[in-house]
Amino acid sequence: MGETRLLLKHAEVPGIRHYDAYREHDGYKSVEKAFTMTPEQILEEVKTSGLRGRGGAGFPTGMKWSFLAKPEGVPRHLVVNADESEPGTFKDRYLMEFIPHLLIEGMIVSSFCLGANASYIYIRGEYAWIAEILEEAIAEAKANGWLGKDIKGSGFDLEIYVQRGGGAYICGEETALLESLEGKRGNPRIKPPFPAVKGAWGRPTVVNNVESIAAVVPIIMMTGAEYAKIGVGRSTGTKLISACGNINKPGVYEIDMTQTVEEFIFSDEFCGGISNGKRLKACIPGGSSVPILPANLLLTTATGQPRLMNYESLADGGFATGTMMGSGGFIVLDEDQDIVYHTYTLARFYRHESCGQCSPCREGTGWMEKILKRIDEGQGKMSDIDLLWDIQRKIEGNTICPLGDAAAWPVAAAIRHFRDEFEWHVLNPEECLTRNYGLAHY
Ligand code: L3W
Ligand code: SF4
Repeated sequence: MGETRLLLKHAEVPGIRHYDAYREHDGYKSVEKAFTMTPEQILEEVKTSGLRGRGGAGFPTGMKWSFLAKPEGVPRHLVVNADESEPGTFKDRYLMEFIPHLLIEGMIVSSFCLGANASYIYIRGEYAWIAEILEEAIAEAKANGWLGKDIKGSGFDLEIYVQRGGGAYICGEETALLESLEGKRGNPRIKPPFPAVKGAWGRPTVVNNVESIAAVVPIIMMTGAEYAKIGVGRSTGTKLISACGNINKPGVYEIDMTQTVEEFIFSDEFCGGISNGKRLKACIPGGSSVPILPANLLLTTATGQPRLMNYESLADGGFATGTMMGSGGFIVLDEDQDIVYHTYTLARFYRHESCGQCSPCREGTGWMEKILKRIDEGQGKMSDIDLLWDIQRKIEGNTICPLGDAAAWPVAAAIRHFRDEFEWHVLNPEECLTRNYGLAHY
C-alpha cells in the first residue's frame, strides 16, 4: 500500500503555495468549522485523534494542550518549532515550502483552541527562503481576513509572527528556542517548569512541531475519531518521513504507519530499494539522535515479527535491539558505509552544537569526537572502544536537555551493534587511511 495523504494531499497542485489555489482546495475550511465549535470541543477532538508530537518525543498533543495553565489576565502563546535541524530530517521544510497555508490554518485553529492571540513560528536561520514564503503566506491570509482582529466575525484576534533563528541546533530544544525567541542566547532551561506553565516571557506556552500543528487541520475536518482509525495502536494518523542516504528514491513520504520497514525501503512506492544494487547494511530511522540498527534487527524485531514504521514497533526491544521513530528522518546506509566514520561525523556534530552548560555534555561530546576520530583514522587502541562506551554512559541521563542523550545514543548503538568494525579499525590502521567507500549523503 502506498502513501496516505492527509497533509500532502494537495502538495503538488500548481500554485498551492498561494492563497487562491489553497482556498480552492478546501483551504481554511477547518477554521470555519472550528469557529462553530468551542475551544473545549476542539481540544477533545485533538485528544481523541491520538495525535503525538511529530518533532521527536511523540508526546500526546492533546495532553500537552490540556496542561496549558490559564491564569487570569496572563496572555498565552502558541510557538511552532520550525527549527528543523536534526541531521536526516527535512519533512517540515517540505511542508512549509510547498503548502505554507496549511501550517497557518493549523495555527489559527490551534491558537483559537488555546486562547492565544499572538503566535510564533521559530524557524532555523538557514531556512531563509522559507521564512520569506511563510511571511508572504501570512500576508495573504491577513489580506483575506484570516488573521488580525475579529477573524471572520468570530470575535477571535490573532497575529502570527515569524522569528528566524541564528543557526544553532540546540534552539530546536523547546526551552532553548524560547530563550532565543526572547532575544537571549539559546541555552536550555531546566524543566519543570514546563513551557505549558512558564514559557515565552514567563507566560503559559504550547510549543509544537510544524507537522503536529498542520495535522490539526485534517483532525478537525474529519473528526478526531476518524483520524484515530488511521494507523495502528497508539501510532494514529499519518507521519511524514524524510528518506535519504543510499536509496533510489529519496524524498518526503506520508505514511499511515502500517507499512513494514522492509516495504518502506524496498517498495517502488517509497524508497525504491538500495541504490547501485548494493545491500542494505543499517539504518537510522528517526533522525541522527536515535540508535542505528543493523539490517537484521531493522527489518525484524527481536521476537521475529516484521518491524513496522511506527512508534511502538520501531521501539520494540528497547535500545538493546530496537530504536525510535524520532522525527522521521530515515537515513539508509548501504554495505559500503563505514559505521565508525559516520559515528565520528555525528559526534563532531553534537560536540559543535552543545551549548556547553553542563559538563557531561560539554566535555563528553568533545572526548567522544576525539576518540572516534583517532579510531576512524587508524590511530586507536582496543581500550578506546571501552572508554567510548564508558563516556557515553556517563553522559546519558545526566544533562539538562536531551542533546546529551542524543549525542550518547548513536555512539552506544554503534558500539553495541558494530563492535567488530571498531575492532577492525584498531587492527587495520593502514587500511583505515586508504579505504574507499561511497558516502551516504544526509
Ligand atoms: C507539561 C508535563 N508538558 C512533557 C512536554 C514537553 C515537551 C513534550 C515532550 O525532546 C526529543 C529528544 C530528541 N507538563 C510534561 C510536558 N511535557 N511532560 O512534552 O517532552 P520531552 O521532554 O519528552 O521531549 P523534548 O524535550 O521535546 C525531543 C528527539 O526528540 N529528536 C530530535 C528531533 C529534532 C527535530 C528537529 O530538528 N526538528 O525534530 C529525535 O529523535 O533527541 O529526545 O513539549 O514540554 N508534565
Ligand atoms: Fe547544553 Fe548539552 Fe547541557 Fe543540553 S545537554 S544544556 S546542549 S550542555
